[in-house]
Amino acid sequence: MDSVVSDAAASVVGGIPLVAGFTEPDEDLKAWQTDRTRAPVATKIVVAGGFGVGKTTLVTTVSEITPLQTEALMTEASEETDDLTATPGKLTTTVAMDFGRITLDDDLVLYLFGTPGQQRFWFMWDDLVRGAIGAVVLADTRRLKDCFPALDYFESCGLPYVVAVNHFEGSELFEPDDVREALTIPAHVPVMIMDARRRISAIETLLALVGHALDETPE
Ligand SMILES: Nc1nc2c(ncn2[C@@H]2O[C@H](COP(=O)(O)OP(=O)(O)OP(=O)(O)O)[C@@H](O)[C@H]2O)c(=O)[nH]1
Ligand SMILES: [Mg+2]
Repeated sequence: MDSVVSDAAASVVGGIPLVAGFTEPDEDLKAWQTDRTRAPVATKIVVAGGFGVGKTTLVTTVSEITPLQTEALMTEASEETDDLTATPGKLTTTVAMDFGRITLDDDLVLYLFGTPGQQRFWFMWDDLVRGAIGAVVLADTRRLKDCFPALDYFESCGLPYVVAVNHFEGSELFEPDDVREALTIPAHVPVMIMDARRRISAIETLLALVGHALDETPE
């Protein structure tokens, strides 16, 4: 019989190909993919913060898959509630959530869920944070008070969080300790200055959160 299946079966004995042209079974796999002792760990992380602070930007910057976005065009109807002074180029807003994925250290998979920033969508937060190991609270030093609701939310539900200042060029650059003091962030909570548009910077923030969440989680 000339079927592909029987040909292939006949030419492999004990996993070793006998016919030239066959690829090694594990040739294209990385070491971590063949190491049976290391199963990937999947975790959920929430990216929160005030309106237009860069949540969608962060998820999009780091995601290794095409991120899911739920952006809707902003119209004149939101003029009175949504302040665009700090982000004049912003045309859309998240109306449900952002979703992306990034694999760190080969076997730590982070599923990123970006929250909507507008107050009228906050009713979704309880569902979005369910099962998360921690949250990144993004802040913009020109409108620090916008991140208070997110800080209050994570403080009250006990979810570990880090504060990441998304530094917009043209705005004053503050030291993390100044931001900590202004927001009265407890000493054990990491505060960092980052740029949501730079992948390395955003990944450093996520690593800080994972480390912090591990520190906070009882053995
Ligand atoms: N200059 C500068 N612009 C940024 C930065 N991060 C985001 N932006 C811009 O700021 C705007 C807001 O970004 P988004 O990522 O949509 O903000 P968001 O927090 O998801 O907004 P909502 O979902 O509407 O609350 C966009 O126009 C971005 O291009 C930054 O670090 N520097
Ligand atoms: Mg958004």
